[in-house]
Amino acid sequence: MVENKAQADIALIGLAVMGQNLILNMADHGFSVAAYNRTVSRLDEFLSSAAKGTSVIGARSLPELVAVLKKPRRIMFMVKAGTAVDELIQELVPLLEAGDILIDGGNSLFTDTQRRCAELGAKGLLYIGSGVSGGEEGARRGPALMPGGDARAWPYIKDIFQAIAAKASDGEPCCDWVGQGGAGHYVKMAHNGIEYGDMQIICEAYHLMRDGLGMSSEEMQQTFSRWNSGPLDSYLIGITADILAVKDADGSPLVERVLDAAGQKGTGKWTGISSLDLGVPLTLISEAVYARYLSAQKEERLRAAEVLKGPESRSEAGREGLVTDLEQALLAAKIVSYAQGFMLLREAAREYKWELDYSAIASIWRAGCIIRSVFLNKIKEAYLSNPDLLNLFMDSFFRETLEKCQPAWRRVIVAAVQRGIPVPALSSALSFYDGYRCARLPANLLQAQRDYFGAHTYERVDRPRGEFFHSDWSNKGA
Ligand code: NBP
Repeated sequence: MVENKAQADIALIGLAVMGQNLILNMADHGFSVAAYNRTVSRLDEFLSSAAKGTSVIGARSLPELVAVLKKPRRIMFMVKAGTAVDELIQELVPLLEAGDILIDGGNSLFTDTQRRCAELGAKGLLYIGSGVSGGEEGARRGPALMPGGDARAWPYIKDIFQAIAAKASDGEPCCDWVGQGGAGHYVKMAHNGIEYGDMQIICEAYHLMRDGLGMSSEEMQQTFSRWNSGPLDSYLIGITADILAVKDADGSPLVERVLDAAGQKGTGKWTGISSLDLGVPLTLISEAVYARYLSAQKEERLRAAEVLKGPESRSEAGREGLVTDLEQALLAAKIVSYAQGFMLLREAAREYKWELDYSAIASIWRAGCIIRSVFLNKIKEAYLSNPDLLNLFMDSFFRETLEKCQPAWRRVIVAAVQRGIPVPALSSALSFYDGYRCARLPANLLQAQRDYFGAHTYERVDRPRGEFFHSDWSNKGA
């Protein structure tokens, strides 16, 4: 029973794992939260378990929920992305009034958020699409939050969002306004793409150590732990060390019993699609998505493994040196991945007319989220000292690190290729680096081929850009 009207600071709809934990986090920070879930039994369960003894207010219908909110109403939802969000909005809109604020904290596709923002804006409602990262634990103890949408709503949610967000080592909240329309969800999508890349390069290092160098899980566990106190210090390296330490009932490493067929929820794919739409060479993240697809073709791979031959994969020659090299290869590939990720953000900002603050984005990602790492402090500093930085490679710290790491990085790729161990992300990152620093790529030949078969024309190196030529290539260039 709701006795006092208009007492809640914010409503949260969707009591699955993320919603419940965000509510408890908000309540911990002194906010009065009203909770609602489509399936009411879930609300009852929540109120009698995790939320028992807290100030959380349960609402059993949307009108009841709306009635307990202070104005302007702030309503956040953590429901399944896609049609569920549209259905919920449709039900809510007739209950709201101009100036009320709707916040979608799910992993919605940014174009959906752009559309919802415009449609609801026309009705006088303020719409926010916010990236929420850090999974269940982040939601409970402090996530990284990436809100974007109608900027007029920001002053009304800023206090709550910055209070519940993770805090970086300097105390800054990992939450800041990202930009208009779908900018918040776009930045979250890019975050997830980078997460795909980080995970893939770690998996490639593990593959090379396990199958190429014959290392035991204990040895790999120690290696990842050691790396986690150096420049690779990050959540994902840390959990990899934890995973390698876990034993199955018979004492053997549990990770080796896990089926090697990766799942995905689509945000990496969206990042790849967006890079193709915007013409950004996001090679590492795209390779990471494809690597998951290849892994999922388990039955086909099993058949192929019986007939397709390669070199002997295991060779322990130079093992110690290669493990040292791997750390540098991972660092270099990580720089490429983030450089590409920020290239994508820059192009998206241009295309969708967002004013993205790259330093602030790196700052948000420093804690609470899955890609948190010490490395992000350096990206934050790079964009802070030069907001117009053309590419992370051009920042002196990253340029010098790449210079230092590249001999080791090349040795790792050679070792993997010689052993027939796939390293699509580590190697495509190196190819990108070599391509990016190449003043003359072979695209001259490509343009000639296009002109040969399709009269697509070409520009000349000895004439100004914008002048186009066509030659009769089949007739010896006449
Ligand atoms: P789910 O993505 O599993 O969604 C379940 C929730 O959506 C339930 O509360 C369900 O209500 C509700 N829902 C559905 Br399904 N259809 C609905 C509709 N038409 N109207 C109202 N509610 C509806 O929950 P989650 O894993 O907590 O994730 C929530 C959001 O946060 C998702 O967008 C997810 O991608 C994103 N996210 C998740 C994580 C994570 O680690 N899980 C991390 C970051 C972001 P019901 O109980 O009545 O079925």
